[in-house]
Amino acid sequence: APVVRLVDYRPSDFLIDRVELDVRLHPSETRIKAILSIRPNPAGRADAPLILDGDELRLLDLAVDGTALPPDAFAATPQNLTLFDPPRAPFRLTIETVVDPSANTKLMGLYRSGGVYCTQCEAEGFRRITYFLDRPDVLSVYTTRIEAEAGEAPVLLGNGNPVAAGAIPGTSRHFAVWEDPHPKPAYLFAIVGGRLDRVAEPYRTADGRDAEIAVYVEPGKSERAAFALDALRRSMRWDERVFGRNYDLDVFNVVAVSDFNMGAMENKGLNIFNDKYVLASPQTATDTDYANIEAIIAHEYFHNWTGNRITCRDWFQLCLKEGLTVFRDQEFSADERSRAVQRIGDVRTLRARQFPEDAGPLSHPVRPTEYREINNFYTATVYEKGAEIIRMLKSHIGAADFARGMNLYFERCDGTAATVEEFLACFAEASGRDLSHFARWYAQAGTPRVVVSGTYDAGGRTYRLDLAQSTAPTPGQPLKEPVVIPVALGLVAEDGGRLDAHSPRVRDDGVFVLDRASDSILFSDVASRPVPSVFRGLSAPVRVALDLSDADLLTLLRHDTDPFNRWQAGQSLATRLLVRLAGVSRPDGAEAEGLAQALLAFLRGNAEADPAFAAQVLSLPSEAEIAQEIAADVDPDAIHRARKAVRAHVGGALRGELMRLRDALASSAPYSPDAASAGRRSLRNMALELIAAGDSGAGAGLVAAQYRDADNMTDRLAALAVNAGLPPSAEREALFQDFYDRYRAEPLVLDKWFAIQAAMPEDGTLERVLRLMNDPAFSITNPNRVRSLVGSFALNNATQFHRADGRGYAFLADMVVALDGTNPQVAARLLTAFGTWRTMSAERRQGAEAALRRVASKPDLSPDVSDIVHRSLG
Ligand code: DPP
Ligand code: ZN
Repeated sequence: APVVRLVDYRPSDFLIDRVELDVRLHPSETRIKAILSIRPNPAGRADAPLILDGDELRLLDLAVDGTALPPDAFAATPQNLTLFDPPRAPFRLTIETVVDPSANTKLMGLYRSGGVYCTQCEAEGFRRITYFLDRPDVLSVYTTRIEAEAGEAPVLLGNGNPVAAGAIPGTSRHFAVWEDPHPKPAYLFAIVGGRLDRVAEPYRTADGRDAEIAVYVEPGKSERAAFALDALRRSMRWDERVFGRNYDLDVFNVVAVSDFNMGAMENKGLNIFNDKYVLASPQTATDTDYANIEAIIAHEYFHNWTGNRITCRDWFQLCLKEGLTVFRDQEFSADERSRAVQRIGDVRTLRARQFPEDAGPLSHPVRPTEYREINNFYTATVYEKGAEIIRMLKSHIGAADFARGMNLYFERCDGTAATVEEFLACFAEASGRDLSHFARWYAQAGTPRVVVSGTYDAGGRTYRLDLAQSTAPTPGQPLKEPVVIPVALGLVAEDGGRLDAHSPRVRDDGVFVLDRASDSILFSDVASRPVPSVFRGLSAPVRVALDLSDADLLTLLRHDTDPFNRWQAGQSLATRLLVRLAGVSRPDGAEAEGLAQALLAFLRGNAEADPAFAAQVLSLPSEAEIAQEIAADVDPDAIHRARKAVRAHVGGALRGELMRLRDALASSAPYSPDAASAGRRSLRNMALELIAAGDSGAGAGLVAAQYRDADNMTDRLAALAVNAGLPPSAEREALFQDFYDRYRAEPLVLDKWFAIQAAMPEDGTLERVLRLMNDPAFSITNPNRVRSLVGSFALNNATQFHRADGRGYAFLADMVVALDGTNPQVAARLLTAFGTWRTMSAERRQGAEAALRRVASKPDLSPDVSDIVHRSLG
């Protein structure tokens, strides 16, 4: 595929003001008649041909203002429809195409999922339905007529408002007409047709519009849609309250389908969701599922303003809608749940997914400057780091100016396809600041590293903090410049008391802005030696090197007023220990005694007051995080051994307290997914995991009892997950079998069963995965099944994916090649698991490189896989 570059952007030569579609749904021959009202774009070239995008399309008919075109006036291929010399005044182009939804395994364009017709058009799927100017800066008003067999598709949904519907006399077919008054790019187009159950409720917006909000699910599952509907209503209220944004149509529909490449899609007024992020019942969904559903329902709803009303000029601006909308959904979850626990979770995701991406061959700026396949840029960097930039912008200019800037953006850019520059200009204007330096965050890839050190002068009662930033080279960017880093900080007295230290360089809200390579802060009136607490709440997406003693970290764990940094202090203590133990061949768990005592003291003081937070403090850094600290010649087996030894020691040392907490936190009330109840379960289950790590015999007994007695999926699955970590035994396998037998009719629950087994850190796991691929419940064409089995193995099982003999790599390469023919997007996503291969030990690097080269050598690779494999090797 050719390279697309940001610098080559030009406005479209033509615009399409109106789109009238008539879609006749049929399983294998769906006909689409499109009438496009086209006019030359004054900002485009005057003599240009009209070149419409297509993808695997077949043209049936073509007319300009109702008249068929002579054959030499146009050319049609599956990829393009070209009018060599189109009218230079407004005209109507009628196009008829035919597509086969049942054969569409890429799940882009119009396809069928479990018999339901649905669409996915972002980024470039609309061109698989009809020929079009399929680019986000071409905005049109759509009217869509959908027709289908009434028996096959009694429900027909489109974007916007329903305006007509009825039977077609003399046939078994019926139709519905939908009108969307808001101009939108083609990637937000959607239709749905099928047998679906519906739950709905009325909604009156803050500005007085009466609307109906509804969730559509597979027949018989409407009870499982209630939580999503509730989350939708709360999201709508929150956006009114916090961002002043009201909904703008008469209906808002959410549809759950079982075959979906992404999490969900924000089509105007008709969000289509992966059913994993809609369906929830206490018996089938975990607390984590409930939280994800709430967050993703909110995310897609929030796109209505940040993404739909204001969209992107081109795909390089993807972060303009995604980073901003992730920030908005994170804030929503923080308000609905616990802010500190939410932030810890978001930072864990950032460190687990984005930091490694930014340190490897796939590193790219939050706003990339070139791509071969845009589908490969829906990344942790665009989403998660993109959200961090918005968070920093807010702390950099302050909450009041941030709110003013958002309002200005909503006013000024509404109805347009905008750029990052236009977005930042609103905040520059609102705050009266020059944000040109801040804007470097969008252009420069890589995670900055900030080295911090402190010096106390008892005589002068001063304390100096020295800070220095640097960023390692990334592909295409050998030289890096300093970025603007807001550092939220404070000083903590060794005894936990107040320290009234001042520095004119630290703002009243505790933020210091580091905007050059190095700088220092001098505090005066510092009564005693302080412990610095820096990057509170992780105020910037950076790696921090701050050489505190264990005693200093214990002070922060005990006394910091910033809960995030209390948690961070515990993580830093554990990371230091784990990195050291990963360097020895027989790690001695007894070295974790200091950590264990610190955790014990923490639990005694805090566990019952905030169990969700305590569960986070008890949760050791992941193997991936430790690997990233080690950074070169990584041996995942050594990391696993070290972590296992530490967990065993901590579990043993804390056993009494953990047992007590399990009893104290037990509840006989019926399951409720609220944050407080979920927090108690998370601590109970973390306790179970540690007890079992310390004593597998005791663990096995507790696991069996909890599994048997659980009245909800959270507790039952937690037991199954701990079961997976027990030594091999017939009992262990029997529990897996029992789970399978109980839930064999529940695909989303079986996904969890696949995922837990694929992540088992033991030698037989690859064989287990190969066996599970033959299970009747597994399906290579369903993205959720593939991700839960193959994705879990590749992304959540460091020791087995990175097997020293290379068989884990070879397996993934086989899977990528096999999937590439049917679903290139899913194949390419799996392939990103190789992203850290250059940091691995020498023999692993060899195995990984061989596997990657084997993929690269296959003829006819999709643009998706070809792009990832070549960048990974590059
Ligand atoms: N559906 C994806 C998301 O909402 C892409 N827009 O992030
Ligand atoms: Zn999004």
